[in-house]
Amino acid sequence: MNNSSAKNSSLLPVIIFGICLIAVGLAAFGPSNLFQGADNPSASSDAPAKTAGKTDSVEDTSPPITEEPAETPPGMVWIPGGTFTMGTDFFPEEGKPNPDRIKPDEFPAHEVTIDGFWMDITEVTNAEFDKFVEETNYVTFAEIPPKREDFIGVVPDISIIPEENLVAGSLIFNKDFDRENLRMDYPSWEYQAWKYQKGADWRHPTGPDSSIEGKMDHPVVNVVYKDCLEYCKWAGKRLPTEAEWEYASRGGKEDQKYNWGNEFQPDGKYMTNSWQGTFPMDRQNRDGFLDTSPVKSFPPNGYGLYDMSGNVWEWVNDYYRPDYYNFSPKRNPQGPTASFDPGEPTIEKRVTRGGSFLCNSNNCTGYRNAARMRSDVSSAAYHTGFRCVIDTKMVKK
Ligand SMILES: [Ca+2]
Ligand SMILES: [Ca+2]
Repeated sequence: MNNSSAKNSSLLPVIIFGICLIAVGLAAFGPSNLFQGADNPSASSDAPAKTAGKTDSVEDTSPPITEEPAETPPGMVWIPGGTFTMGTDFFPEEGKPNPDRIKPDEFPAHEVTIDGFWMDITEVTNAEFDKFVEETNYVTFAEIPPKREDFIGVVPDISIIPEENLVAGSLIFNKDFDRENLRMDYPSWEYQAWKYQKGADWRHPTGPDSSIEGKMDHPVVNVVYKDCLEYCKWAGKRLPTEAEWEYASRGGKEDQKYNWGNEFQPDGKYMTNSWQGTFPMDRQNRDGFLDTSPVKSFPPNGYGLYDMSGNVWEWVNDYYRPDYYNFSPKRNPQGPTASFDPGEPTIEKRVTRGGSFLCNSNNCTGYRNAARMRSDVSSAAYHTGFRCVIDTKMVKK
């Protein structure tokens, strides 16, 4: 296992987050977007020159790969290549209603051409991740305690960090959040319903007293970006790009809000594992699952993919920039060359997609095809997992 060096810079926000909750209080520190539960509607306001993340390359104008070039790998489905409209042009003017919580980073709608690839039919499950760990002895990021030296330059005096805060853990929904003092009138207010939980990791989704027993067919959670890379590599796969993910999510349908259509509940039926009731105080269970659900609990999309919408957020490979769609290449975009989130410009962020069991219309609407989110690459959270892809260059013909 070789991820200890990555802790020096990238784990800090998570641990500081935990420390702040314990030592100085969430509001006093006020990070804006450490995890996907937070929204930042003003994210594109002060980005640096938009060419900063541009990838220079000659655009490939040949027809996309549509024919499946080899046998379908187990547990995957072939996504035939094609051209689609990524993102959205619908962003309400200031002061106008925005019931879908569409954000400026989804703008503008633009044409993208994707070569065909195979994608995991489901999110990576606990059973699959367990096999990976069994074979490789891999230790995930959330299982490794941070060191005091990791905080040099971040806090004025590292000696003030209580020893008991230097513990491994992950971000989870805090069922015991302060209901009396909950405020929902400022950006990223969702933090009030989260906490850094010591001992939460992939085997213990909500802390040391929890387990994945009986949940082997649920998506693995509490994994960071690098954990996903290592798993996909072991499996002979890779993480999808953001464009591949959205193309696959749309399931061959153009211009639909959700991967099944434009109506959230067609004929009253729940099509995705999300949150019902007003987040976070009213937690209803009308879709049958308060937390993660077994994969394949809801109908597949047009390509036969399950839970692209909801259940858990899914890491993709792209760095996050809110303005990327203004200059992304048309053919197989790979994401910007560097991360930039105006709310937290020094934190390296990657894109996450699809929303989770904590999303609803007053919190986030990540279950929409076009919805984008970002996360600190070292923020493990109990509503975030992933799935992998294989492209045609990765198989022997
Ligand atoms: Ca649910
Ligand atoms: Ca999902």
